[in-house]
Amino acid sequence: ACIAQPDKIRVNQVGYYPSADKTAIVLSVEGGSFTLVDATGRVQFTGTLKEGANKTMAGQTVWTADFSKCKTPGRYAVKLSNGDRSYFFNISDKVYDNLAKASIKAFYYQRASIPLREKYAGKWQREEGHADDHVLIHPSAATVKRPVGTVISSARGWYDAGDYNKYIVNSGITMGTLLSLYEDFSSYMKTVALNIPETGNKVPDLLNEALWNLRWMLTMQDPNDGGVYHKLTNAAFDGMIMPDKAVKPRYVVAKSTAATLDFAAVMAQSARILKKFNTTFPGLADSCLRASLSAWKWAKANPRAYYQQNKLNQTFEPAVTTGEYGDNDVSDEFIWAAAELYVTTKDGHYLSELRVERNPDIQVPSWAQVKTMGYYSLIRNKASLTPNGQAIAGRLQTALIHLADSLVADGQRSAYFTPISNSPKNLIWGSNSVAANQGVALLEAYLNNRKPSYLATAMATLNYLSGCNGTGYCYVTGYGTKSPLHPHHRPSVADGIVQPIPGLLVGGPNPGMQDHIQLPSIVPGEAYIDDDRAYAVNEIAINWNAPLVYLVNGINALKAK
Ligand code: G3I
Ligand code: 9MR
Repeated sequence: ACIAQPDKIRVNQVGYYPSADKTAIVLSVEGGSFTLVDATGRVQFTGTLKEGANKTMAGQTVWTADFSKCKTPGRYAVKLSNGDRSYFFNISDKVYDNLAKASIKAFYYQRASIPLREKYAGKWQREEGHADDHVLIHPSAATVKRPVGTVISSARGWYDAGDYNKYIVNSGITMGTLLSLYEDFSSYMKTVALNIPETGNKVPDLLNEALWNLRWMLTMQDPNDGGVYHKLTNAAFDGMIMPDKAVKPRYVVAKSTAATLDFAAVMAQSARILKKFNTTFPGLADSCLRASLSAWKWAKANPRAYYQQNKLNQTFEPAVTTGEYGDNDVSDEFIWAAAELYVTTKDGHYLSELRVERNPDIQVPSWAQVKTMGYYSLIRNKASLTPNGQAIAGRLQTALIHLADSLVADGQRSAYFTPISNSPKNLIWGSNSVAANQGVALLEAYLNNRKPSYLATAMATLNYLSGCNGTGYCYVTGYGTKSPLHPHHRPSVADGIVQPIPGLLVGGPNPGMQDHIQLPSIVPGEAYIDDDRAYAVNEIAINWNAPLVYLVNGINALKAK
């Protein structure tokens, strides 16, 4: 009997646009021909394997099967002359429509303080978790006006990840990424409906979903001084239980400079976007701007309030052992907040706070490195800026193009044609978000000069995340054929439903084993296991989903034209 070996042929398991470059990566053969077969086994295309110029991180030679010339919509698999066959995938103009929506809908499933009704959540309906209307001021956050014993309401928001805490730092880059998608592709995003409770209210659903978290973020600011609490959290992580069963006391903990600046950036960006929805949300844009301005002021007065959990636990009780999101360099957070405040207000004071170098260095952003979020906004809004701002945005454009060129070159040097696969340094905790954010950077650059290689390399990162990678997994739950079934995600583990909640991007390969779960391989690009205990490779997180949302929706918007 002939056993198909889908793992030996890495394809984008979701599929390809008819007009796009289409390649599969073939492991362990000696060349020869390949075919595309349809579901009945009929041959629809024939090609010749080409020896790849680059080896994998494991040092393996690969072959590429290029079927770009097959432009006929349909369902296909790649088949080799030895009988090996890949998973089936689609070629279609609509191939990413469902994934694009599901990646945003995933945020709905992360909502705190609301029951998920069957009408919207299907079989993943669940009870409300965390009303968060009775949140305690942790001693680390106490002030004269809000002493220990004060109770505040801090409802809504998204759970950060596989855990049920809500962290401002991580919400910051997440919101910035989603709001940037809206600013870059607003006409497309107006057409995307998600079947969430707000659908039909004349506000694009991407913004409806983002507002669930925005309204929570607003409650994290101390109205008495403008400072923003670092996080809203239990003292310790819960077990793997459903949200409504997780009822331990919740605290807001220590105001921090990083959280306050990320908040200021998000509120400034929200203010300019929500101005156009003033009839639906009267006064909200103004509230966001006011919140941003007072946060900025607090950060200027408290520029070194770093969140250091170990130190905090030496002084205060109860000890807090949940996610830290610690960052002892907030120069990039200052840049992001100043940039958003300047773009929204056009006030030259914030421009002078920007301090962009003569040859600025643009990096792919992450939760701890956010200056590029501000640079994207300056570039995107260049036409509306004052002359000095335009000059700076011009320098930043050059730097962004430079970054995109180097990502394209990295992609060409890697076996999977994607920049992440070029260097083991990329394969850190949450590496899939590194790949997605590289794709976002390429799209942000593409919007400036429409260079085809930028879009093609962004699509290669989507291929990577969808199965064309060192493990052969499609890293998004519910999509592709071989995708994670056991993410470190409390609702997905505890709900008794076999399929995990869909549309979630897992962290991905990371040889660090910080969770002490033995991995089948520690080759950086292969260091992954679909095990719900393995939080260093198989957790999900809002800041990892957000760049996936941008990448797949941005590509779909560009292709839909
Ligand atoms: O940046 C360095 C890199 O220079 C170095 O080569 C590499 C070697 O391991 O490490 C890199 O730093 C890693 C960093 O993530 C990268 O962002 C750290 O080792 C790693 O420990 C750190 O992990 C963070 C993790 O929390 C532990 O603090 C993740 O970024 C962060 O996404 C994750 O966030 C958690 C929250 O705390 C709690 N909620 C879930 C969430 C997702 O797992
Ligand atoms: O579930 C937690 C996850 O969200 C975090 O990313 C991770 C690292 O901080 O910690 C997880 O919680 C584990 C804890 O650190 C150690 N005991 C087991 C917990 C659940 O697996």
